[in-house]
This record gives sequence, structure tokens and C-alpha cells, in this order.
Amino acid sequence: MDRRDFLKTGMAAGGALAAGGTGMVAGVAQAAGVPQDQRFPNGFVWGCATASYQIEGAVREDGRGPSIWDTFSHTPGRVANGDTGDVACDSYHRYAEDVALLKGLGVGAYRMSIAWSRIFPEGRGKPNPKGVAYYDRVVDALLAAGITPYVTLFHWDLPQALPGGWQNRDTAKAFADYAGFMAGKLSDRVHQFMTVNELRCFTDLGHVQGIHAPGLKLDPAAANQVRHHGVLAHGLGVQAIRAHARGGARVGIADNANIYVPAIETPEHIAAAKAAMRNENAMFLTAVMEGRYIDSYLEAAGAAAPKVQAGDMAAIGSPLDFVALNIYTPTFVKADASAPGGYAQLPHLASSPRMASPWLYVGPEAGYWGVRTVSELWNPKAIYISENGCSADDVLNAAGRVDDSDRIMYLRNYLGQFRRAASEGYPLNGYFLWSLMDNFEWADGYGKRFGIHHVDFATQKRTPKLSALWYRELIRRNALV
Ligand code: GBH
Repeated sequence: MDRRDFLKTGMAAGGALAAGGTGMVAGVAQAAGVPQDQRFPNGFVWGCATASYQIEGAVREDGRGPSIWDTFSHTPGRVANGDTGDVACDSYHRYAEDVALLKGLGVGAYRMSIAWSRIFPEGRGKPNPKGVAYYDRVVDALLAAGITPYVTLFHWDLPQALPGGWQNRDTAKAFADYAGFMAGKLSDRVHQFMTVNELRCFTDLGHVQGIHAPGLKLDPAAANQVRHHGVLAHGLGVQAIRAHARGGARVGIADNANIYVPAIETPEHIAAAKAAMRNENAMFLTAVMEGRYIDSYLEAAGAAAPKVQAGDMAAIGSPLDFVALNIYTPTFVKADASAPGGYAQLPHLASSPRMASPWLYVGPEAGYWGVRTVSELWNPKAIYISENGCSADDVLNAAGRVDDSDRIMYLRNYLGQFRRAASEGYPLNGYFLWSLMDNFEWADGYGKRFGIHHVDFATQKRTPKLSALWYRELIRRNALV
């Protein structure tokens, strides 16, 4: 772009900002135009994300059946402080207020999930019309506010009634039936569906580490079988959504593949990062993108490899309209010719920076390298960031506000790396900030806050943090700020 073009687009952006009204810090941008190197592509989708069990509460209302997270959170010792999702943000009753928060931010999209056990209290069988009606109300409220829903069908709250849970292959089939049913109900108004959230979390954390529901520590063969049922559920879900959607549905997955960052940006270390991305996610995103388990995974698993039936891998590899990535923490790698796969993973160090959650190491480069390695390995049609954000030790100041400059620091740095990926032409179409508001942070209960709105859980009062004002300004400019 030459100087004249730059000035022209700069002036256009300045004009748009002037028309946009009262920004907090609009003056500078209006005078100078938003610099090209800060901008996101036109039409970039800005959103926020939440998940049903983390925000809804109302766990016994309108015929909802129990989920494995109700059981787990009510088991003493499983969740910090004995917290449960019984009330959470009470979004079941306050969804209109939450849509207003979204509108206040100016987001064009909202990623939400559906509680399977509100729709099928027994996991399968007879649907519960009151559960469907709740999501009809939420979707209608979003559309009335000009906000596009991106619906995740499964964000960990598995119906407790399903025998054997994810250890049972039938659960994958039950998921597909439920996903197809909901696509049939919503696809006149919802056109973006994500099957499951974070394969590695609902399989491994729940069935290997045992720190999430259902709290099991299975042997390697049983664990691989659970993982297989997880990717199978995704694949059968894709097929069912396509079969039941009434036209125009785009289908993808929201996965938290482990993300590998080359320690040095040279060809050998970049190759190492790509190899790590493919190998270390072999039983999850790699299987989904390639429709097979790669040899290195099957060899390492040996007799513990999953039992696969005819047709499974074709379903698992169903072509997707987009891949969505939850990106938080990086793993740095370096090339190592002596190691299997040609790479060595570097441990986090004592002085590696982290946010309030001990696992949340800061590595903004994960944003760029996540998008780039997924693009180069599998060439998806489109990529979204379905989650990115951080916990912080938020405190209310004397005025009752949260000035979370630490969260703004985190977000600005990650978004700089996402912008880099988009500007280099990788097909990054949108970004969902985790999270719209503080909520039930799984095994950490309410002790870790990820919201850009503060929630007082005693009164349910929502208050925008400084990061919400920052995000609103970024969206208004479609540029880093
Ligand atoms: C996502 O998980 C989830 O999709 C979302 O629901 C969640 O609220 C959000 O991110 C923030 O955590 O305690 O050290 O054993 C991100 C993946 C899963 C990473 C749980 C940390 C616990 C690690 N997270 N995991 S540890």
C-alpha cells in the first residue's frame, strides 16, 4: 500500500470513528486514522464466549436432568470451596441482562453452549420442550440485539443418566441424536454450530487425571477408548447437524489443541513446532483433520490403542466448515534431531510469567503459531478463536470498579499475535473472548475470575471491568488499542 492509499484508508477509518460517537480515547484515532499495522480485516467477527454449566444455574428447573458436573461438584472435595453450578451467574433467569452486556460491548457474535440435559434429561429419548424453549428465548434475544449466536452443543455437562458416560460408545451416538435434534430446532435462526468443546479436557481431565467430572483415573487402554468416543461423538455430530439443519449451517469444532511455539523463528524450529502440533494432538485434532490415527500414535499406544469400528474414522474426519481453537497457554519447542519427531518440548520455567490460574502461562505467540500451524498442516476453510482470555486476581476499587490492567495487558498481547496471523493471510475470521463475565471455573469454583464483567455472586450484579471498556473500543475501531 502506498502512502496515498494509507492516508485514504486512514481517513475513512477516522470518519467511521467520528460517526461512531463518544469513544473513550477516540480523539487520537480520529486525528491520525487507525494505523494500518493495528487493524483487523474487514468483517472480522468479534464476540464473547460462555458455557451453560458455568453461567446458567437453575439446575433443577423446567425439567433439566442432572449432569455429571452436578454430581461432581456436589461430591465433597472435588471443587474448590465446595462451590457448585447450582446458581452460577443465574443466567437462566438473567439472560436478557447478559444480552444487554453483549450489546454494550458492541460484539457481533456470542458463543454459548447448550445444556444437553435440559433438552434430553435422560440423555436420550424424550425431549423436554421447556429446555428447548429456554434456548429459543436466548437465541431470539440475541438476534433482536443484532448478535449472531455460535452454538456449542457440548461443553462438558454430560447427562448423568447415560450409562457409562464417555466410556460407553453409545454416548457418541446419543450425542449425535441430540446434536441433530437441536440443529433441527435452531437452524432456522442459528447458522454456526460447534460440536464439542476441548476434546482433551472432557476426556483426559475427567478420565485420566480425574480432576474434572466424572473424576476417574483410567488405565491407558480405557483412556484411549474414551478419547475415541470423544472424537467419534464430534464426527457423528457433524453428520447429524448437517442432516437435520434446515440449510445454511456451518459446522466446526472448538478444540484446545496443545499449541507449540518455536523457540526461535527459523525453518528448523518452525518445522519442529509443526511436527509437535501434529504428533502431540494425534488422538484429538489431528484425527479430526486427517480422519485417521497417525502411525506414531498407534505405535506408541500399542495394545492400548483404541478399538475402532468400520466407518468411525470417516465420520471423525468429516470435512468441517471451520476449525475453532481455544488458545491460552503455549508450549515452546526446539528442533532436536535426536528426539522422536525431531523436536523437544521445553518446560515452563520458574520465571515464566503466568496469570492468576497456576496453569495459565502467558505466551501470546501461541496466538500466531496456533493459527499458522493449523493452517499449514490442514488448510481449513476458516479458523476462529473460540476462546482466549485469562484469570486475574480482580479487586473492586473504592468506586466499586475493577481496573484490570493485567488482563488488558494479556489480551492486547495475544490479540497482537492473532492480528499478525490475519495480516499474513491465514484464514482467521473471528475471536471470542473468554469470558463475557466471571463464572463457575470448574474445579476452581468461583475462586478464579475470567470475566470482562465482574459478577458479585451474592447479588448477581454485573459490572464492566476496565477490560470491557478496552474491548469495546477495540471492536469499535476493528483495531488494536
Ligand atoms: C477452557 O479450558 C474452557 O473451555 C472453559 O470452560 C474454561 O472456563 C476456560 O478455558 C478457562 O479455564 O488445574 O493445572 O490441572 C481451558 C483448558 C482446562 C486448562 C483445565 C487448565 C486445569 C489444569 N483448561 N486445566 S490444572
